[in-house]
Amino acid sequence: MNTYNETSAKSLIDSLIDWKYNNHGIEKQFTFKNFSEALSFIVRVGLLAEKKDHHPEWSNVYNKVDIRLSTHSAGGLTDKDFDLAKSIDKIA
Ligand code: H2B
Repeated sequence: MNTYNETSAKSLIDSLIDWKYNNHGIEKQFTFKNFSEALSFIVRVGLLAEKKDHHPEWSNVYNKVDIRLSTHSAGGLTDKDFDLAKSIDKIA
């Protein structure tokens, strides 16, 4: 599996919307109208993550969802993270 560091990931990160590199992963905060919209997003992303067998680290406070993606088994960023990030942006 291809792993990326901050430098080699740069162009892939730039192809995404608002995802930022941090500590061997990529992170983004999503803001919704209210908790119900945030929860619906969480459920849809969760079902997709389970289908892909690639799972986000995340937290939710009311209308905000913070997501961090990294590939634990590879100890860093891989194509799986960029693939999931693209799908998450489509759902959002
Ligand atoms: N998600 C993420 N983000 N990284 C992993 O390495 C990973 C995962 N591994 N989801 C998968 C599940 C593995 O633990 C299971 C057993 O397939």
